Amino acid sequence: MLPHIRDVVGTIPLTVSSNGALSDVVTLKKALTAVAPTNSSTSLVDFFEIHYYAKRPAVYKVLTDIRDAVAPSPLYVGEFGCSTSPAERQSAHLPERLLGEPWWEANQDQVHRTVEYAARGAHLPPAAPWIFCDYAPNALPGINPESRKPLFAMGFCRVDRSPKPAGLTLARFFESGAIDLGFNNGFEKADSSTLPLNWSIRSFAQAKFARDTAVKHSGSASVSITASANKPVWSPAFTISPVKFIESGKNYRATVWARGLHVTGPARLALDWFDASGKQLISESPSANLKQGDSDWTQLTVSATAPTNAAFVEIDLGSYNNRGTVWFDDVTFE
Ligand SMILES: [Ca+2]
Repeated sequence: MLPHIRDVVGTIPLTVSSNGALSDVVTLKKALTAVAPTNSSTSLVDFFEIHYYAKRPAVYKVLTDIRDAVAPSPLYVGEFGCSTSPAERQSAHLPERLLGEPWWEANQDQVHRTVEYAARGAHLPPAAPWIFCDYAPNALPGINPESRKPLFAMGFCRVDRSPKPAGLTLARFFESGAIDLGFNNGFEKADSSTLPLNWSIRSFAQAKFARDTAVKHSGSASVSITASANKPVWSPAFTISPVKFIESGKNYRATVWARGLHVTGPARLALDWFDASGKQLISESPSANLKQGDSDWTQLTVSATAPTNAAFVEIDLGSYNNRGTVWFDDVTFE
């Protein structure tokens, strides 16, 4: 059909949309090459276009792999988005039931900044966000909003058209090109619950997690982990993937200020590396442990090289086998 469409549309740009899976794009390119007219200077499509809705923050590796696979054709991210519905399970790490609307909106905002920053890093045009505003409950005839809650909350504005944080981010980005690389580094922004915005919690049942406004290295709050269990498969931790993407073979450095009270077990900062499928690569890259017993604010540092096939990293503020409390504040990643 494509050769016929090409004849009909003339010089109007033509493409075929694909999901964000490299293997599907490669298959599409092979199929297009097989049916392309020989000895013709005209390609069947003028550019490739993907719709990116993956949950894992591996977007930079995905975009650069697909960009290289379709070259010399241009690549556009024609759609990407993230729901703010709590029914959207983003990660097995999260205690979803405890998170309120501000957390989900901050999460959507971070996804938007991560995708736009990655697209720019991959030298692609700006990615196109989907969709302007949430759907009203009766907006999609035949679709029950109760059964499709995430679909109805994909907007970067709410139903009343007021901007969510992602809407403000997009306005700034398209006006000035600015992208905030912050991720609530100082735990100053909180959900309606006692948990910090943006951060996920791993092994939530294996320790007591809190945002603490009585103890802080700077600003008005820190986070704490108290009474953490003997090491489960994944030690209890606050985790986050920074907006800034990583590249295999490059060196990265993270720091955090930590303080302990009656600390009896390991408490440290680590970088956990993952491939594009979400599989963890090598063991974590940890900092030194915070000293046992009581300690004043101490800066922990880890510097490590992203391993082969690394697609994203998690900053891991963790503690295990620790009857006491450790506080963390003011995280950096570069
Ligand atoms: Ca703080």
